Amino acid sequence: MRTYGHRANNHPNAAARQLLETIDRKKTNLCVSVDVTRKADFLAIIDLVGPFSCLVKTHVDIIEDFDHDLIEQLQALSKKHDFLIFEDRKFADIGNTVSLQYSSGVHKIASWSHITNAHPVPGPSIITGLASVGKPLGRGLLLLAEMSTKGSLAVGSYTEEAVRMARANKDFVMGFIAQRRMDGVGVQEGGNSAEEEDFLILTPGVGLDVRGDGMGQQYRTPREVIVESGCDVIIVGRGIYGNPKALDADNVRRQAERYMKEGWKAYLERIGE
Ligand code: BMP
Repeated sequence: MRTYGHRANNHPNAAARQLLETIDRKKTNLCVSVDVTRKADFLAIIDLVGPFSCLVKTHVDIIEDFDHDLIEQLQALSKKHDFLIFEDRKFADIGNTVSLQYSSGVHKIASWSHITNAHPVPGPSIITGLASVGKPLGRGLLLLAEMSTKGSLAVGSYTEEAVRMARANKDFVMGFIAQRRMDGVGVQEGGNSAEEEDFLILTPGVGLDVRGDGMGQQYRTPREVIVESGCDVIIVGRGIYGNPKALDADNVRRQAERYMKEGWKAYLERIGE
């Protein structure tokens, strides 16, 4: 299994290369998902977890006091702590609509988010629409090939089609939100092997202390995700910041460091070090 650094040197996709370089430089494969509704909490958590993260994942549409200053501060934190930004927008509409949702509106996601994601449900035109905005800016797209939730419909031939869509658009699609490596998935008999591809696998549904949240979320440990399933980045939300109504700064920092260490230990085990 190749190292993050080796993969960074050879990756054709600019956003993937940036993420792999950040992981290698900071020695962390942790992405923190900051799902809180107040700007002050959002920025405070990111300042605490930034040193331990390669990537910060946002849902800016849940923030009640969102404004342009939030984006400026987020960008400043991204520079201060050396992490990339991933707006988890989960686009799912026709090409024309997603291109507008990505570029315009209140949030103007493409102007500040290095990475975003989309459901493959509309077919390849969703990639065309998003690429028309994101590619000139050097952004990267993740397709949701699988989900972490109980009863997810993103399985079997749906997942295979998602991987085929990505293979046909490697210049913009950098990888997947998925629960396992996708090498060889959807490759037809006698077809080309997956040797030429290096999709990044970013995996939510990661927790060390609980196995679910009572709302369908399912958690696995960093070791299960990185070693057993061959994923590249662990995405952790509530396992790090706990209850946003009772934020405990020391504990947020401690948990971020704990997940970072577990994620990196699992990676070293995977590459045999
Ligand atoms: P938490 O670790 O608190 O369960 O948060 C997981 C985050 O990952 C949420 O922001 C959720 O929207 C996202 N997510 C997920 O949990 N499962 C998926 O399959 C895809 C996701 O984007």
